[in-house]
Amino acid sequence: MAEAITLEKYLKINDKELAGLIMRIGKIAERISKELPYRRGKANTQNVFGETQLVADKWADEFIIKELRKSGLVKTMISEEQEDVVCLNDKGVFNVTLDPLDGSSNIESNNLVGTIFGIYKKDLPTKGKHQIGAVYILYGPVMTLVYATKNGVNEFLYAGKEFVLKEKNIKLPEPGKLYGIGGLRKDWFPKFRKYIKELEIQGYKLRYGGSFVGDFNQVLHYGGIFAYPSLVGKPIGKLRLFAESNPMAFIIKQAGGASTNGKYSILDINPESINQRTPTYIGNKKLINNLKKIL
Ligand code: AHM
Ligand code: MG
Repeated sequence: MAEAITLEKYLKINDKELAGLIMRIGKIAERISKELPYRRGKANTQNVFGETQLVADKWADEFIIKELRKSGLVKTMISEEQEDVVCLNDKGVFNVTLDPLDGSSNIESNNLVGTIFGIYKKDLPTKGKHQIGAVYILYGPVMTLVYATKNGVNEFLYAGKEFVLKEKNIKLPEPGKLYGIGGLRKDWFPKFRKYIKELEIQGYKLRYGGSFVGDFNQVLHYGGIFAYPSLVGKPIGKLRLFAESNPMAFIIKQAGGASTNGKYSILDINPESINQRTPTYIGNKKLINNLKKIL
């Protein structure tokens, strides 16, 4: 059997510039997955979005900030759990966005959760198209780390003591098979409801788990569309531009797919606030182009 390619080795050959940061992120993920059984229940606090924080949300946020500060690699950070831009190290070369525990309401039911990073050299806030990389970790039956740069999208799985390459240069399968949509169906706008109905008639299967990382990961592997759409009474949807939508929009683009906020690519949204939300539609290019025409 061929020797497994470790994350460290792969980065050194293919994405040297980000090697130090992504290796750190891998170590952070290892620790988070070990702590999840013990960091349970609600914290008596709310985040800037008015959501009740869980012990795990707060712990992961503080832990990641501490570790990235120690690394000396990161200048500033925007986190879903922080109100303002956090300054980490003046000498840092990267600026990072963070969703420390995405889908954390799944913790109670032991469903999928993840961590999302967007990586920039430009100062934040800026457009998502200026990302130089993005990473997510999926704490699933097996922990996986997916990272993308302009060189492609690569997936690693945690095997015992380190991340090893599972698949390199991932491209979205054509045609896609799945769809997963957040929010209540009764609140979807009629045009969007009709679009989804047509996908169902074409044989697209519903896969929705309530964790962006988990649901996105399904689309990356089987093709299709994920959306947290504009809703009646909540036109900006739910997902956070910096912490959630931009990194995934970057990854899907490198995998040959596309994203939109209903009008144009998520990566082209001009940010007005670091905590802004955006309707998010992500998936195979053809599906996103058709959707844009309909919306
Ligand atoms: P979180 O980061 O606070 O967990 O919120 C984001 C999550 C996404 O992972 C997921 O797509 C969405 O919220 C699910 O929301 P809903 O429960 O409304 O379907
Ligand atoms: Mg989230």
